[in-house]
Amino acid sequence: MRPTLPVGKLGRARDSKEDRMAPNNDGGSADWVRRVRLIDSTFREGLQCARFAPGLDDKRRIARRLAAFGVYIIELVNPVGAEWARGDAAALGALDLGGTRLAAHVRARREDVRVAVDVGVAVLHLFIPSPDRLRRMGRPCAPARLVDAAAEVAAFARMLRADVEVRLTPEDTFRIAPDDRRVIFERLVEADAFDRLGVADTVGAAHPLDVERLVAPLCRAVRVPVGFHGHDDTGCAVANALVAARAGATFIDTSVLGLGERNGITALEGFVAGLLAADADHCAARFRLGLLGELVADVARVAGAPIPPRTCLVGPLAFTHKAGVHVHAVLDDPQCYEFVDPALLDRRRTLLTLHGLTGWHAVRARAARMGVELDEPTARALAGWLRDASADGSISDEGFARRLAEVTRR
Ligand code: HCA
Ligand code: CU
Repeated sequence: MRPTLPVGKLGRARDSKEDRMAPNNDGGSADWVRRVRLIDSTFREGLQCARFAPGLDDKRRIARRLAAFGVYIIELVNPVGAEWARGDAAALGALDLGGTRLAAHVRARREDVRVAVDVGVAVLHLFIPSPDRLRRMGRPCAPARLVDAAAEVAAFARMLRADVEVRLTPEDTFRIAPDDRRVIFERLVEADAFDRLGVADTVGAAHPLDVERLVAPLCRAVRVPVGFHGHDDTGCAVANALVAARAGATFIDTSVLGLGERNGITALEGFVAGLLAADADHCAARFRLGLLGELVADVARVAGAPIPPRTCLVGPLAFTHKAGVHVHAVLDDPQCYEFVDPALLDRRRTLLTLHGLTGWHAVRARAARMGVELDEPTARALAGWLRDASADGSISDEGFARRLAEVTRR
């Protein structure tokens, strides 16, 4: 069932910076790319990854990189939880992160909000539990009551600090019973207490079409910006975030390498790849793309493993071409097999030539780089030898150089 919202009960657009610059559903082709703002949750959702436990110095360094790259908000864990979490919020709050702000992910409770505001965090990401879950736990609560309680907490936050910005996300949004979900969103609109609304695919099982079906009408029905948070349990987190963004969502939760609970969430670098595919010029102007590789490498290092080879944009294989036909085409016209110029990311493409799928153009280009001009028959013969000789693996650089010297000596 679609969560339809009654038209006419629209939330008042709050007078925050995002509202003015980021209206929902502006409809244009790649306008959605301009609207989107990145929320990085590497220090909140990312910390829920079993393998990631950065120290404060790591966090300071990575926060600077995230800000320099151009993320809009860095989300932190609930400061109420531990002394280190309060220390982190204060220490990161003391950094000069330019326009990048810090948010705290907190329960919709007064004590959480008070501590977050006390440590200086002015953006609060509140969540409410799913009514289905409360029912299963034997603690049922009317969906409208959950929203009202959260609205009271938002009002309390504004009393503590007038310029606080509050997002509210119903946890596990996609699996909430449709009737309950409708009540929740209608009440959220009526309450008019939040600067943004979030939807969360908590178990990472939403189909991209379901994301479209939920997010598009929601964005049309509310005037405050909508956010999307999606897990990757079916491998759709980046796709779902892109669908949400195109359907009208403004704020997209990501983490570097997608680090997070279980399989993690939308990977920052994957989502940025999707933005680049839609509007490379805009992305090049808006993000410092050349810093992405170092950012991801830093987080990978702290997580104790190199960047996975196939990682979008910054993985070692992202611009590596192998098959003869591909290498030939790319030598001539890289756009044939690349949607983005690696130079934008301060990277270079790699053309693999010493393997069983090599073509003669690649062999000739490789020989030319070594200062040897080959005619077509010789290059073809050498490529044939190479394909056969590498049946059990690759030929070494030296092996190729030796053979090249032999054939050109004849
Ligand atoms: C959690 C669950 C959460 C919350 C998302 C949100 C999810 O770890 O608390 O508040 O936007 O996936 O639902 O990460
Ligand atoms: Cu999550």
